[in-house]
Amino acid sequence: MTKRERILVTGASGQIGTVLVQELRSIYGIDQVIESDIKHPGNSDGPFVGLDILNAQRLGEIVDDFEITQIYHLAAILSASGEWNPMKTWNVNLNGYLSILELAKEKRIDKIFYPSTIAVFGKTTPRQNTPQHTAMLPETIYGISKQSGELLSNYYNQKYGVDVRSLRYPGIIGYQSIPSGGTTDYAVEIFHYALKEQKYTCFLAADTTLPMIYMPDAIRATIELMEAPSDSIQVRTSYNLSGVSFSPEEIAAEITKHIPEFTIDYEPDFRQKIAESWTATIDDTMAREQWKWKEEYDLARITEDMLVHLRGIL
Ligand code: NAD
Ligand code: AKB
Repeated sequence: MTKRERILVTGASGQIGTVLVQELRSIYGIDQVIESDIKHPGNSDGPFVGLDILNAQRLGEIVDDFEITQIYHLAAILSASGEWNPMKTWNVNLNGYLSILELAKEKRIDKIFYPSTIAVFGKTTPRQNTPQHTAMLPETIYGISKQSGELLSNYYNQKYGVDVRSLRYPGIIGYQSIPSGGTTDYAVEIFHYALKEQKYTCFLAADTTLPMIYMPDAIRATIELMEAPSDSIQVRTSYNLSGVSFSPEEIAAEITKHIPEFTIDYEPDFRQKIAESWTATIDDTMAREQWKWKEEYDLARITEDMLVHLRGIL
């Protein structure tokens, strides 16, 4: 059954957007979900509009022309790329988001999804079982911009009643694309190299444990959060969300169970420092209690599923 929503997805051509759009279209109908990005998606099966999120006037026109009711705001510059151009990253990640919050304040849209990230944490944050409400001193411009976005979400909700919902995504693992610009990207790249070359040089050190989540769990969490009754959503900054935590040596060991000849070596680069400033495991009790979140994929299941799908693609 289709619902009478009209959804705009910004940053729709990226790693999450290409999968999220398909899922939203299966729920709401192809023409009800409008993709937008500065780059064209490879193989879109529905409406796409070119949109630089910094063009607030064009954003407003699209919202009015398509009678948009919800925005999933994915457009952003990620942690590693962000360090090459901090001013642009701040501008895209924060000012782009402000235009959307303003549209919601003017009641031109009903609901917003804002993806935050484990990059909002820093070295003052407890590394294990990171609490929902905790010390945060992010060290990347990406983390700073996303944490500021969380605070703006809460502000617009408290002051203007904007229905904004948000998740602090861990690193997302999926077979649908090879991510770029992030610090957790190694956990996808490793599968491609394992299948094509049976070896991988990792840009993080062997024991760097980070929180991760499999794409189907991330997409399901997003839609479950957006469909939860408004009064169950107690956190309007962003919810901690946990899937699975592992290090490069642990995922390599899991891959070796399927590809015994696979080998890994380690050449940590500037992304090691970023990873070390993040946390290792996440306490997402509030998401579990308030809108009944539960992940389905552990490391063994992720590895098996990634290899099955990539064997069919590569
Ligand atoms: P991605 O880099 O794959 O996609 C981002 C998209 O935004 C790209 O298609 C890019 O073209 C677009 N974009 C960049 N600048 C733009 C602009 N000025 N105007 C319009 N579009 C622009 O990123 P992703 O992995 O798909 O992430 C989507 C969202 O989820 C981001 O907000 C990111 O911070 C968040 N997130 C992702 C992860 C992850 O592991 N993938 C983890 C935590 C949070
Ligand atoms: C990145 O590594 O920048 C992203 C993220 C965890 O936000 N994958």
